[in-house]
This record gives sequence, structure tokens and C-alpha cells, in this order.
Amino acid sequence: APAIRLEDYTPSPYRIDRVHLTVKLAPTATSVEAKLWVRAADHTTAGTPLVLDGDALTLTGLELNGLPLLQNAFMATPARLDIKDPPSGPFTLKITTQLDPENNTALMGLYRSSGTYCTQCEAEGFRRITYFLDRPDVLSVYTTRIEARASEAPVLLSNGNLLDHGKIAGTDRHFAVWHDPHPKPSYLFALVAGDLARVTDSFTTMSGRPVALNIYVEHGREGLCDWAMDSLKRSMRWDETVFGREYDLEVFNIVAVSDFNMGAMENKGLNIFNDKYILADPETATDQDYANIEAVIAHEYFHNWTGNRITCRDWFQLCLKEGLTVFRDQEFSGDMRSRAVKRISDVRLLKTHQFPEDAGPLAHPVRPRKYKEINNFYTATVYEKGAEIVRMLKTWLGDGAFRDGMNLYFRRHDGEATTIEAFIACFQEASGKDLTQFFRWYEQAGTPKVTVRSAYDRKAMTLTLHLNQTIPPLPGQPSAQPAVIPLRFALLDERGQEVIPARIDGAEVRGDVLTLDRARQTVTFHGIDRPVLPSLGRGFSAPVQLELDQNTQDFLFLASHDADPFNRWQSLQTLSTRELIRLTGHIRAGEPAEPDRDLVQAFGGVLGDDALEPAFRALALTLPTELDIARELGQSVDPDAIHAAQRLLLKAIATAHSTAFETAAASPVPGPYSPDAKAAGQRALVNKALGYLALTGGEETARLIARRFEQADNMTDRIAALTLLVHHDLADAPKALDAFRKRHAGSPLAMDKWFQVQATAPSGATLARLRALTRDPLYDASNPNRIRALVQSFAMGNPTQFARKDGAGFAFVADSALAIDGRNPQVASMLLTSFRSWRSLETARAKAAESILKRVFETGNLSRDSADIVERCLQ
Ligand code: HT7
Ligand code: ZN
Repeated sequence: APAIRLEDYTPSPYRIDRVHLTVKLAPTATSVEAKLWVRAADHTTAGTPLVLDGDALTLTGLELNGLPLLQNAFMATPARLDIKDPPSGPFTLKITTQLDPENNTALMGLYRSSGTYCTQCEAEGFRRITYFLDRPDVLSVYTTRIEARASEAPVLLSNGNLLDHGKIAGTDRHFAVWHDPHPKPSYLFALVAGDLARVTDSFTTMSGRPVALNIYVEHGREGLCDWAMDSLKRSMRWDETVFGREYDLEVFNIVAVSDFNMGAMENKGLNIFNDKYILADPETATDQDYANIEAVIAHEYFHNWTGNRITCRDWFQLCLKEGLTVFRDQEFSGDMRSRAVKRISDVRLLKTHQFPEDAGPLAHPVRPRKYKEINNFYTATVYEKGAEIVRMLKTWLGDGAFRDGMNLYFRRHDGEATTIEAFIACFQEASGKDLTQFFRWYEQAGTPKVTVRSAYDRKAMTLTLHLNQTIPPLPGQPSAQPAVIPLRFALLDERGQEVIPARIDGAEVRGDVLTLDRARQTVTFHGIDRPVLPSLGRGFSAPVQLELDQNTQDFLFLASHDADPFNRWQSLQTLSTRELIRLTGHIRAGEPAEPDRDLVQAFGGVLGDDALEPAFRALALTLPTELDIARELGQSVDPDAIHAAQRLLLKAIATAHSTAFETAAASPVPGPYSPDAKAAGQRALVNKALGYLALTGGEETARLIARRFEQADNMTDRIAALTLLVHHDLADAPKALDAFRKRHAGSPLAMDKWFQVQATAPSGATLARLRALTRDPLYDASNPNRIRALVQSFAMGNPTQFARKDGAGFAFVADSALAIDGRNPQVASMLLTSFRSWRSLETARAKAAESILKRVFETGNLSRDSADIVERCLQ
């Protein structure tokens, strides 16, 4: 398929001002009648052929201005509808299509999930419902009439406010009419119909308007919605307080469904969620689940302004809504929880998911210039790096100018489909700064590497930093231009006190932010009367890889003295990364290796520092992941050696501080279970300590872990103990797995954790076990959540077994992708992205991966989604 290119964008020749949909639901034969009010965009396009998008559609009726269209006046295929000679003035089209929701397995368009009809229209799903100008810059006002058998679907929902509802006389059917007054693109259309339970609440907006809040779930799950509802109300209030954004309809509906390709969808006034981001109670959800629910609810709600009121002109601008909305949800969670802990967690995610994407064959700019399948661009780069760019704007311009820029954006572009250029122009005007160079962040792929060499001159009382920035060559991007990099900084003396320079030369400085904008730069701090250590990139102020020339003692000092908690954490990570790379080298060479004592000691310091919040300590005691080390190595990666190195360092830490870990593991978390950040942090530290004990402990520790599993009164502790039992292959593991399965067989979401624990066990026996698990009656090979739990967590979270030398891990993932590709291409291509770093593996493994990728590519009938990923992986 040819690529779609940003440079080829042209405005739509036609507008569709109004849409009336009448959807008559039946499981395998739903009819959709779409009445469209069409007019030419201007006189140059009036009367030109009108081409509407379709995807796998069956046309059953077509009228223009109320009269049936003659056969030779149009051309219809499943993929398009051409009206050859439309009137030059405004006209109406009535299009009738027939759909089969029951057999729509792609979960795009209108489908049925456990008997509930629901839709997913982003990015290009509306064209699977009716022929349309299915592009985000065509905004229409929708009125939707839904009809269904009352017993099958007592609940009928669409976007906007409810206008009317009632029985259809003489039948067993009923109807509802919804009207959304806000013009919106087709990707935000939604419809839900089914037999669902409703949990209600209400919210009064800042201007005093009441809003009815509803969450619809499967009957019997009503008791699992409290946290989601609470998160929604807090999100609504936060957006008013922090961004001045008020909700704009009489009702806000959320529906939870169990078959969903992604996390959730921000349809106007009718958000549809993967049920894993709604349902929670202490018995089935972990602390992480609670935090994720809070974040995803906020994210979808915040889209009401950043995405819905102001949307994207075209799909190249996806980060206009996604990067900005991720930034907003991260800020929200930072305000609800510990800011430092939230920031560290987000950066960990960025480094393990986005950095590798940005360093391999799937690398692309935050605003891509071309795509073959837009579904493959809902990536960590567009979302997470996109959020980092917005954060950099705030850091660089300052809080005031950032707020002014946001306000200008909301004022100027409300009701529009717009571009990144228009967004950035608002900040340029608000700050008076030229943002031309800053814009490169949207246009260049790759993570900039910034190397820093420092020199202190006691006589001259100067500290000089020699800074260098580069972006390594990437497919399609042989070279790159220097980026604007805001670095938050401080200079610390030997007691950890901040030293304020008298003057700084060589870079723009505003407050504690110095900004790099050249490939090579020398920055001089004057008036420095004693030796200082720079703390750079505080709070991870730019998404770059910082290579500092500081030695072990310097980092150990920062790890214990830096007032910036992020850099305290980062310093230990940097040291651990260096150490793990050193140990990996020795292990590969078959040489004896001994972990660095000072580093091992430093972890004891963190563990024993009661002034630090427990959640921070748990994060600081978490080593860089095996994938982080693989990414740092970049080539000739041997996952077994990395795994062994990590074990070695973990064991050394566990042995050196065994008593402190025993004390920490025995510290009870006070009170009954509560998902708040403080209690969650305490549990995280207890379970982290238990994890260290498991590495060195004998039978007594094994018994302790088994007891923790049996006695746990919440899922966080239960799954933590089960993970240790299974991953350390302890004697009680089989018994505990059985007990968990019995206890949670009725909760598919809890069972996902059971599949995931087994999929991530770093053991040679894992693959055979997974093959057996795919035949477990509780596994459903067509449900995206089950596939993610079993196959994706294996591919992304079990580096030694996925990259087995014999290629069997690769084959398992590739075959799972092929098995689902015909039914659900989006899920298949998501699985295939796990091959993205294959070239950095050592030769034997790389060869195995390559031959499997080639086998997949040569399979006939590969979906466009999967073909695109495999093709790019092989390029
Ligand atoms: N905007 C939503 C993206 C999404 C999606 C995209 C393609 C296919 C299915 C999908 N489901 C949801 C989610 C979000 O970012 O909020
Ligand atoms: Zn989003």
C-alpha cells in the first residue's frame, strides 16, 4: 500500500454540517440510515465529485435530496462511495448500510462485546458504519436515533444529551434519540446498547451547572466502580482549577466493555473504556491498577477540551491531542499523589518503552511525516515523548507564559481542527520567544544524547561545562539538527548546599533552567568559590540521554544529597546501569565478577533512610530493567548475561542488608486496605523488601512468602507473593497458582494477572507452560486483554525467554500474531512491535528473529497493520 504523506494534505472539498443517524440494531443484521447535510467547501469545489470513505460496507439504499439515485450516478464499493455529479448547492444524502456487529472481530466500527453493542471509531472506524468524509477536519452536529429490542438492550446511549425515548408501538422494540450540539469529527461518534447496570452520581460545574455522571457496567459489577467515579469527579474539578476548563453537556456517560483494543476512548460525552480501567476492588485490583484507573479516567476526561473541543486537522497531528492530554493527566496524578514518585514512574516508562522505540526501526518523529496504517502510530513516541515536549515548553518558558499560551490556545482554537504549528504559535505569542528551533522536537526522531565534561578552575572561580548534543543516525534520518534542550540545574558544594553563580555565560538561563541549542556549547559559571558538583536535568527536564563525566563517588554523593528527588533516583540508576554493564561484560567473557561494594552500600542507605517516603525508597531499590541495560548496550545483546548480572547485583544487595530487608518486610501497613498513594507506597516497600529476601533466603523465607500469599487481604500483596513464588520457582508455587486460579476464576481481569505472572517467569520451562495455558478454558485467544496478559507480557517482559537462542520464543509470539491477524489486525501488529529491537541482539538470536520476521512477511494475506510493522522492522 502507498504511504499517506503530511505534505499531501488538502482541505476537504465538502463539509457535512449535520448528520442524522438511525441505527436499527440486530446482532447480525443492523441497518444504519445516515442522512447527511452536505455542502461544498467553496465555489471551486462545488459540483465536483464527492468521494466518501467506506471500509467493508454493504450499501442498501441511497437517496439525494429525497430521491433515489440512479445506478449510473454513483459508484459504490465496500471501500468508497462516489457521487459522480453532485448539485453545486447544498444537498442531502441518505445512505443506508447493513452491518454485522456480531461478526465484527476487529473491534473497530460497530461490534458486540459480551452481548453489548458498542463502537470504536478512532482512527478510521466510522467508515465501517456508514460512508462518510471520515477525516478529523470534517466537523458535524450529530443526532442519533437508536432502536433495539427492549429486552436485549434496555440501555441505549450515544453522544450528547438525551432528547427523547420510548416504546415503538406494536413491537418489542424501543428507541432513544441523542443530540450532541458540539460539532465533532466522526472519530468521536459513539453508540452503546445493551443490558447494563448503571452507577450514578452528579457534579456541579464551577459555573453552577449540574452534570449527571453515569458509569455503565455488566450487571453484578456495580460495586467495582467507586474508584472510577471518584477519579472522574476529581478530574472534573482539577481541570476547572488548573486549566479553567468546564464540562459542557448535561450528562457524562462512561461504559466499560471487556473487548477493547486499547485503554479507553474519549467519544464526546460517552467515553468507552476497557473494563480493566474501570473495575476495581481490593480483592481483584492492585495499587497500580488503582493508579492506572485514576490516570486513564483523567486522560479521557481531559480530552473533552484537548481533543474534542479542539481536535486534529489530520492524523499526523495526533500528538496535538495525545501528547498534550498525557501531559495533563500526568500533572493531575502528580497533584493527587507524590509528585516525585509520579515523575520517576513516568520517566521509567518513557525509558523502557519510548527510548527503545526511538532507537530502532520503528522510530518516527512525534509528528510523523508519513504512515501506511495510522493505527500503528498510537505509540509511546506520540503519547509519552509528545507529553515531554509540552512539559519542556512549561520548563523553558516558565509557568506564567505556559499558562498564557494554553489560555490563548483554548480561546483561539475552540471548535477547530488544527495543527501543531497553531499550538506552538500560541506559546510563541504568549512568551515572545522564537520557537522555530524548538519545533524540531516534533519533526526529528531519535533521543538526543548530551555529553557533559566539567572543569573547575579554583583560581578563576569558574566551573565550565563542555556540552555536546547528537542524535544517532536512524532509518530515513541519516543526520539531525541540534534541539532546544532545557536543563534544570543546581550546583552543590561538598555539604550538598546550593552554590548560586554570580554569572553564567554560554547559554540562555532563566531561573534554574539553562537551555542548550547548539551541537557544541561551553557554559561557564562564574563566582564559584569552592568545588561544586552539577546536578543536571533535574526532574528529567528534557527527554534526552545525559552522559555525565561524574565518577562513582560523585553519583553516590548526589544519590544521598541532591535536593531534587528525581536526580537522587537517577544517580543510583546511572551507577547501577554502569555496574550492570560492567558485570554483563565479565559474565559474557566467563570471568569472575564482584559487584561494587560502595554501590551495594548505597542501597542500604536508601533502605534505612526513614526521611524518604516509602514509595520513593521502593523505586530507588528497583534496578534498571534488563531491557534498559540492553538498550544502553545497543548491540550484541545477550539477554542471559544481562539477567545473570542483574541477579548478581540484586543478590549482593540482598546479602549485605538482609537484616534491614527482614525488618522492612515485617513492617505492617497500618489500617484496612486503602488504595491511597501513601498506603500503596508502604506496601510497595514491604513487597520490595520481600523480593530481596527471596533472592537469598532459604526455606524459611520460602515459607514466609507462601504465608504472605495465603494471608494477603488484597490483590497487591497476593500477586506480589505469587510472583516471587513463581519467578523463584519455590516449592509452593504450583499450589499457590492453583489456589489463585480457584479463587479468581470468576474475574477475567484478576486471571490476567495469573497469566502474566507465568508469562514473565524467567525460566526455560515458561514457553511450554504458556503453550499449555493457551488451552486453559479461562484463556480466550480472541480477547485483547487475555492476549496482552499472556503473549505481550511474555514478549515485552521476559527478555531471556522471548529471545531464546533457539528462536522458539520469537516463533511463539509471531505465531500468536498470525493467529489473530485475520480477526483483529490491531492486536496482531501490537504483538509484532515487540520485535523492534531484534537487530541489537547478538548474532545467533538476531538471525533467529530475522528468519521468523521474514517468514511472517512472506505469509500471504497479512493485514496492512501487521505488514507495515514487519516491513519496517526488516528495513
Ligand atoms: N484516543 C484513543 C485512542 C484509541 C484508539 C485508537 C485506535 C484504535 C482503537 C483505539 N481505542 C482508543 C485513546 C486515548 O488516547 O485516549
Ligand atoms: Zn488520549
